[in-house]
Amino acid sequence: MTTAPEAQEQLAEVARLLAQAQRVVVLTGAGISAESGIATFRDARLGYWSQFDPEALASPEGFARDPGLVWRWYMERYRGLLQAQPNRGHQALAALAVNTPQLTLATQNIDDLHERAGSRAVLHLHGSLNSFRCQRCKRPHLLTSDEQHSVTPPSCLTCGALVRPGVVWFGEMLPDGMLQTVWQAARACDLFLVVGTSGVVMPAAALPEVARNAGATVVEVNVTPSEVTSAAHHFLKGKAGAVLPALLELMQHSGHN
Ligand code: BV8
Ligand code: ZN
Repeated sequence: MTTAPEAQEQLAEVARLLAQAQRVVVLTGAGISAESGIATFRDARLGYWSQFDPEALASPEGFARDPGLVWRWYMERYRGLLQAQPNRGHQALAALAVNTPQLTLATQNIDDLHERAGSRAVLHLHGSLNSFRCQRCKRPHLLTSDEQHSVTPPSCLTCGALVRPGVVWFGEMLPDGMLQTVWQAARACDLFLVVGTSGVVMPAAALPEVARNAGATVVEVNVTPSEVTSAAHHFLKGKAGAVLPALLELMQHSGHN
């Protein structure tokens, strides 16, 4: 990764802070999965789905209005995920956890690329595209392969209501206890690393500020400034798949672990 001297300086400084940190919280967004070929939420406006506003599709109202359309959108993303592989950014975060006494990884993403890269106990603030449930009786639903290609959502085997993806839609609460857990971790950490998010969606996007106000050092990795850049002490401009491995490399060389 060729970077200007001052960027190299900043990278070394952040690597030093990371190597010393006892308690680290990492918050990732769609940007960390972009290099795995998963369209980010903002890019999702490209292509066929660009005619739809993701916030309209990713909502209970959108699903009620046109369950087939929303189902097809999620099934296209689900099938895309089956083809995707974790990238070096996901892998670097899994390696970071091994070298950090206490690391909390929270993601806004509904993909399972962190888990497939080896990360454990991933906090999915906005749910997961690998879980489905009945929208009425909440019964978990195991997706069959032909349901991945069906143009309408399946019906619950118990009560007959529609099956929905196990994700948090706009206007819905985050999973019970999840917000408290990650909020407390943000308030207690030495270093808060935010990677690949536009920092638009609340309450997740408030976390870097919460960490900073509680005394943590905030580091952002993004290809362009975002809504959370103002809360960051260090902004490392670049792709997650390049910056995160470079940080791990410097940490290993600094012999701190
Ligand atoms: C709730 C799951 C309340 C579904 C998602 C007005 C003002 C303030 C708030 C609101 C408001 N109106 C409504 C709200 C609340 C709303 C909200 O925040 N709206 C926003 C739009 C203003 N929030 C909610 O509704 C939340 N719930 O508030 O409940 C409540 C209270 C009481 C009672 C009942 C309810 C729930 C929000 C969860 C929505 N679900 N996802 C699905 O995925 O289909 S949100 C979805 O978009 C993602 O999960 C993510 O969280 C969010 C943003 O996506 P990002 O991950 O940031 O991706 P994005 O594309 O935006 O950006 C990518 C970034 O990566 C960019 O910065 C880019 O530069 C960078 N990048 C690209 N490539 C790379 C890279 N970086 C590094 N390397 C690269 N290679
Ligand atoms: Zn049911």
